[in-house]
Amino acid sequence: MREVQLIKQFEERINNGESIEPKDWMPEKYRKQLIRMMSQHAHSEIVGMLPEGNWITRAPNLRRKLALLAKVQDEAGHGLYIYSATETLGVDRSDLIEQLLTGKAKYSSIFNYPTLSWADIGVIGWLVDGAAIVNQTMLAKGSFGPYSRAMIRICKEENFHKKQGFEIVATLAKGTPEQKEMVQDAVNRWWWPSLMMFGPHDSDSPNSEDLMKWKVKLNSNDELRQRFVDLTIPQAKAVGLTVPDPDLKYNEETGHWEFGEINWEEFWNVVKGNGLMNKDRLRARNKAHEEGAWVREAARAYAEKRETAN
Ligand code: FAQ
Repeated sequence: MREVQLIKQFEERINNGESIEPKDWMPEKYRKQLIRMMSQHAHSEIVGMLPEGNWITRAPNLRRKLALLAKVQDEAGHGLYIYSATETLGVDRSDLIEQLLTGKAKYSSIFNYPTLSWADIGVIGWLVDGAAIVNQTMLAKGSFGPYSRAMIRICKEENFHKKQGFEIVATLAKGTPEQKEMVQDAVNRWWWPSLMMFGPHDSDSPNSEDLMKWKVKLNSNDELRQRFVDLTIPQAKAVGLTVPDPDLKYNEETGHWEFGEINWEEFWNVVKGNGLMNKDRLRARNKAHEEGAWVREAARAYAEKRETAN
């Protein structure tokens, strides 16, 4: 069959709401876009363990420590599901990991900011996982089966993460004046980077056209960012916190919260590897990878042994 006809059939399937499976025919550009986006997503989950992992030993009590330990472990699981889903597109996980470790691959900008206080852990759960849920609830309805199915499970777990984060935030917000100040400071530092997670404005988003045409993304970067702001401002108000945006105002007519301009220079600087923690994160990932070499060797030896035994 000619390529034009194959593309037509492929697009019809997508428009009929069918899911595309790994062995189905797909345009090379669809495969490439998915590998790009899914591998960046997997890397983000893995690097995302680092800012919170730093606080496991410093959690204020056993309950908080258990919840944080479970959350960080969940993020590792998310990374692994998404690497597996990406491998169904014909790439090798070790190549993807190599790209991350050598600094060639992108991962979410948000994980290049430092976690300075315990309140940051609450605010990450609330805002960062909250933003991830808004984005991933949409991705769970996307056209590529292995990715959208992974998103369903991931979103369920992210909901717990958000709740544990918001509970920390609410507790600190009604605590001592010092605790309230600490949590407000954390919100001040994480608010804008959380909005940046949704990516550049639609007009500056070169990948959106393909991704939306092929229903990998069902909403644009700006639409999701607006949804996140609309959901989050009432939550901030409920616990008596504010966001650091003098231009924030509610528009009665549209029913949306209007917000100020994002610092795009900062965003691109972080994306290009020059954020506060980019070098630190890559160093920590490389160290963990080297220290885990014996586990990979043992797993390989075990697999070979089983194969020869059969
Ligand atoms: N950071 O054309 P677009 C989580 C890049 S998971 C860094 O708009 P697209 C869970 C983009 O890659 C968080 N780079 O791109 C958790 C592209 O570069 P390229 C991760 C960014 O794909 C919580 C260029 O800019 N989630 O948080 C960012 O249409 C707590 C132009 O951008 C996902 O990955 C950014 N923020 O839209 C874990 C979700 N934004 O590749 C631990 C899946 C853009 O052409 C603890 N991904 N860039 O060289 C997506 O939904 C999309 O890929 C977007 C970007 C929305 C991120």
